[in-house]
Amino acid sequence: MKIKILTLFPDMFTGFIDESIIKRAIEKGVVEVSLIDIRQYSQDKHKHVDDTPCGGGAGMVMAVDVVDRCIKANTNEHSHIVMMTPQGETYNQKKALELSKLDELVLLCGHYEGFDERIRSYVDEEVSIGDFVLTGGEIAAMVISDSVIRLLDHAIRKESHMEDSFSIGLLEYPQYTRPIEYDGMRVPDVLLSGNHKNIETFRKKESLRRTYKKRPDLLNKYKLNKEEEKLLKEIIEEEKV
Ligand code: 6GU
Repeated sequence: MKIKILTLFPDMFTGFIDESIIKRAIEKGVVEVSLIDIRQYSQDKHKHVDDTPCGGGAGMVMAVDVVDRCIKANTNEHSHIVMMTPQGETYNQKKALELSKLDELVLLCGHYEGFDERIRSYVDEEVSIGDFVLTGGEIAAMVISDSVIRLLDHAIRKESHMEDSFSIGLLEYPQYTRPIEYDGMRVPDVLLSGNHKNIETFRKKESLRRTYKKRPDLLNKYKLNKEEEKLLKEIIEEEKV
């Protein structure tokens, strides 16, 4: 997969692409990440990329002609162009999975007070990462790239994301590693028992328990099977006391 990030601040991405899993995914050829500096597409001698808002008011607005030239020069009919904006549809794991199937994902990052409204006509969709305002789209583009890249084949072990929180609609079960006892807290005995059937049931039940306690909204959307219904009944009883 190719990810192209159109930004005024390409240096913000150095840590992101130079470390850890993302770095390894790039080295393995799982993904190619290109950073494109929107400012290169400015044609005036001061390399302006923004201007004051028509009608007046505070701040600066990103110019449509500069952004359009940048998009045209770096995309083709196979590109899927996403604009980073707090006005977009709220991002989630389902959208991450959808974007991870693309050949070429283009993330357009804004800065200043916003984009000239006409820029919207050059993008395929608008995405927000939550109900808060960032100074620019760069951090949001990293959030989206990170969550998409880890879903690509060979980026991480497949089983690692099949059990992710959200991908099956429930929060993930609790995990432990050695030491077996720390500061008076013990790893649950069942996880040390070697009984795979019991471990699986424990994990399913704790996954349901967490979702019930922390994100009941997810549980409302989740289709329980017979075993899960029984486990949830037990949890509701246990949590009453
Ligand atoms: Cl995608 N961009 C900006 N600037 N702010 C945001 C956002 C995106 N998502 C939430 N807040």
